[in-house]
Amino acid sequence: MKPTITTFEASPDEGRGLARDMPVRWALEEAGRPYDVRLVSFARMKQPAHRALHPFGQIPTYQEGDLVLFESGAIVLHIAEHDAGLLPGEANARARAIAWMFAALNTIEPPIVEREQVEYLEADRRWHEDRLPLLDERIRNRLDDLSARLGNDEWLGGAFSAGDLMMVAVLRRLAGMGIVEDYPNLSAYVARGEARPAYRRAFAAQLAVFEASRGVT
Ligand code: GTB
Repeated sequence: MKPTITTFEASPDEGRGLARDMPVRWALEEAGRPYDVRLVSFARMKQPAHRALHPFGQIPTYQEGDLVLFESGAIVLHIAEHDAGLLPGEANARARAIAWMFAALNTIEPPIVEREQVEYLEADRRWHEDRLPLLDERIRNRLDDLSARLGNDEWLGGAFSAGDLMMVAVLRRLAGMGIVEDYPNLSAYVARGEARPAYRRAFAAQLAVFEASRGVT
């Protein structure tokens, strides 16, 4: 059955593919699965009809027949469970790929999101100037270890997996901050993810939504 996902009607990331529908779109493209998109405004996200799909009134959501999912990681895992290109069949390799998904969302991403919040939402707070370098250091500590583990490998667990998809999606949030750029192997890793045809289709699809919201044809 063709799933329907929800995404921003006009994404605040201005089509840079940083909102969390992007990993979901990317996973669907990797799996070769067509999907429908329902656009929602910030106001609509908070209405009861959307909250019935997403308890926190956010995007993305995923509907497939009777199944309603929220949380981008859970959605990507669900898609990946039916696609050998995203999760290997061999039990241990599969478990390791899932561990990398959790590492992306639970170990690498938290200081990145915290830094974004301090930078954009707390710029007027007195702790702003002190906190940013602390968070940069926390991010760098994580990237030191991730970079050491990746080494010269192409992907984290051998073949490309949903673990790499989530990790690349998370690392992309650092673009232009002058942090990930200091790690040549991680920058090349992100570039490899972005060069995948499935990624490019997903990126183009979300950009088209943003451009339409701006009246660009
Ligand atoms: N843990 C959830 C998941 O992974 O699905 C988090 C979902 C989430 O944060 N959704 C955001 C949302 O709906 C959009 S993606 N926000 C509206 C609200 O909470 O009212 C987060 C996001 C937003 C904008 C940018 N950006 O502009 O760069 C990047 C990421």
